[in-house]
Amino acid sequence: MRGWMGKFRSLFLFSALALFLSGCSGVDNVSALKPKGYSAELLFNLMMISIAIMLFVFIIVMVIYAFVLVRYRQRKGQEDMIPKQTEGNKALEVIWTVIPILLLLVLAVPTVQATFDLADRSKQDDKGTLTVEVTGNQYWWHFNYADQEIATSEDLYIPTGERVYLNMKSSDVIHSFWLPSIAGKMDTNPGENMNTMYLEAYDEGVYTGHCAELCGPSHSLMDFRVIAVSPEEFKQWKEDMKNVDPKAKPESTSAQEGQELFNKNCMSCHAIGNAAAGVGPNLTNYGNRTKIAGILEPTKENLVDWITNNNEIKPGNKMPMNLVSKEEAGKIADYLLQMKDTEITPESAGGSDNK
Ligand code: HEC
Ligand SMILES: [Cu+2]
Repeated sequence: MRGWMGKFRSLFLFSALALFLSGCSGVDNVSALKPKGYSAELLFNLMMISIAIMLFVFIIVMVIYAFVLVRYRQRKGQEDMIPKQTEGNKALEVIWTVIPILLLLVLAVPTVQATFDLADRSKQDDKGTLTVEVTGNQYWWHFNYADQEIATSEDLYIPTGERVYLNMKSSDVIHSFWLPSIAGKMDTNPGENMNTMYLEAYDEGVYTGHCAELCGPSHSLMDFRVIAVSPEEFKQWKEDMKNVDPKAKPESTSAQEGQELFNKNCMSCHAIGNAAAGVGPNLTNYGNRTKIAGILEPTKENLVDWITNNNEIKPGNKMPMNLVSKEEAGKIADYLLQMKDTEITPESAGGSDNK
């Protein structure tokens, strides 16, 4: 009994793990197996073609294998029997050379087509197309809508049904921008070597992405979200972002004090409005963020925690801790969280917890 259990224990564990992991695929908007955008669909179809070909070959080989095992097994009383030997059958040789060539062609043609399609930039410079500069940083993503004078971080807003081109680089080490349900994956490199890709989301929604290149101790916390809204809403969002006045007085006194504290302690690295930020993210309309620093739920408590304790949350990140007291951080949080667009929110695009 023990031996039996021992033998199967790893199998049990493995099945349990597989069940557990397959639970992840129930989560929407973060799976390459549930494509919600043009590139992701292209990649998904390629995957399906290769799996179909693989299955086809596997089944045929298995059928022949089983047939041979049964048909030519050693039988009682015929121990010395040797079946008829065949060597150099021309027809067979041709068949098993031609079939793999055909299969490879079936695989290669769409793959090469898709490769060129995914790299297609012929329309990037057309009038009206949107290009976003993406910069990977340890451990956050900067999104600059260059010709729009809008910058943000972690939450990238795009219009649905349109190609949005990304010009991608890194400010430090190599990162990789991976958005499984909308597009594939693209490295961001330091230096002059700029990579590009495009996003085309079919439906409104909040889509989660990850950094897919080990970049330091907090690599696994380098998440981001792409928020696809209708083209009209996107236009509105742009206007709203542009019209944020960093000097506007918030309503509550706590937020007003927070604003002063923020301007004094944080502006050297951060920015509100279209001013260029320093080494930190632009925090315009921070109250709309789906997460804090890409990972924490956007509550006041978490924001205070981030401001006073961020190196415990994201080890090795470049924001200093203890710039302000906990009490002051509370006021700053009040200021940052009240600054929001009430019309175009992640919720209006389909909720914020489609992790
Ligand atoms: C020395 C530069 C620097 C200073 C000063 C600084 N920060 Fe930061 N801040 C950063 C960097 C870099 C990040 C990105 C951290 C990461 O996610 O890896 C960041 C991230 C943040 C975030 C999360 C941004 C997001 O996209 O969710 C908030 C909020 C924030 N800082 C608030 C503050 C506040 C409030 C202060 C002042 C008390 C402050 N910061 C001072 C550099 C700075
Ligand atoms: Cu990374």
